Amino acid sequence: MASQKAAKKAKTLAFESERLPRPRFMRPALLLMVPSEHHLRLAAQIGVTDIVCAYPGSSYEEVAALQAKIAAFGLRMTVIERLVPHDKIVHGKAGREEQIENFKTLIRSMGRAGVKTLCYNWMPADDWSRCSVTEPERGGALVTNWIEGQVSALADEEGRAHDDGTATSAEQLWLNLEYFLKAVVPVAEEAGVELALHPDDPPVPVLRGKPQIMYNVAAMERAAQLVPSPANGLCFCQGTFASGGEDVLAGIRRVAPYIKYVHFRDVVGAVPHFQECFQDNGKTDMAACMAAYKEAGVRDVAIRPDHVPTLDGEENDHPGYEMLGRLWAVGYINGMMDTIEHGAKRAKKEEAELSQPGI
Ligand SMILES: [Mn+2]
Repeated sequence: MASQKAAKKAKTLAFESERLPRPRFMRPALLLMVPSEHHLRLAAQIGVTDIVCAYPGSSYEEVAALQAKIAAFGLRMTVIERLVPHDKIVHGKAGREEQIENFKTLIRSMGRAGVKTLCYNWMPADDWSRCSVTEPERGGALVTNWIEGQVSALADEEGRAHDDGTATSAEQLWLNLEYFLKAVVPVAEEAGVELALHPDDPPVPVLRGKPQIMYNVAAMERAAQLVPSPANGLCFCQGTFASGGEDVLAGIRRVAPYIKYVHFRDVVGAVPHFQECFQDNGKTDMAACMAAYKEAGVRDVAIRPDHVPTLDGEENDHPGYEMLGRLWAVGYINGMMDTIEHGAKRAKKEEAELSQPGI
């Protein structure tokens, strides 16, 4: 009797442990800069399949060790994003060849360790900027804002460690980008890795006296066409284009063939003053955007929530990247993908039924 009970319990447990996330047309992802076991467990539980990590170093050993840690939770690291040293490449300064070599080493290591996508940016100061990190959103949740002319107040400064104040002309930034792409795209092709360029955030032509070039969809398209290759792609950061006042939906359709990675985020307002928000509380028709990815053939790429509000009880030590809002956002993203996918199946079924003779 007791053993029967134990067998029944064991069977139930085995069944539970085999529950896997359902496949979706894009792969739900979370950025875990340095993933803790707790956060990896949460990611697996909420239906995330892909983990995005910050630069762990460029050697195969460093990349593979991180992949192994993540794989132990039934997840995969498929994207590396943020903090890859590139200031000398962007500004064309002495030492850029060493940084390009480091990129090549990283790309080869990623290929070997099964990390498909390398997200990079061309921001002169290396990472995103905001003015306030304590603006009130729904129910008193905290979000960031940006107002032209005000100073940066973002606590997350690690990305700007390499910024020595150099201002490079827009023309030279384009030449440096082309030089970089010509060097690394062939290596990416060979390694089976895709590059995904993130736009400049905030998307303005000059930030704190420094020219920027990657501030709209047209510039992103030009970058993708500079060195044509399936390995030369884009990260479509919806929130950035929304804060630039662009038609996000039209942008998705325009550069769809180059989209290798999606940041799903929205804002209210636009340059010169915008504020972040919950994904369901902004100005963009997010459902239409999600449908547009599917219709335009953007499939099997990682999609992550990007910045989220800081919720009650959280410290706001990492504005945009506290955990509760991201757990909520993954549910929103997965629900939206399911609605679109099942809706399409339902429509097809209904159409087939209607076309049957005699009905
Ligand atoms: Mn982004």
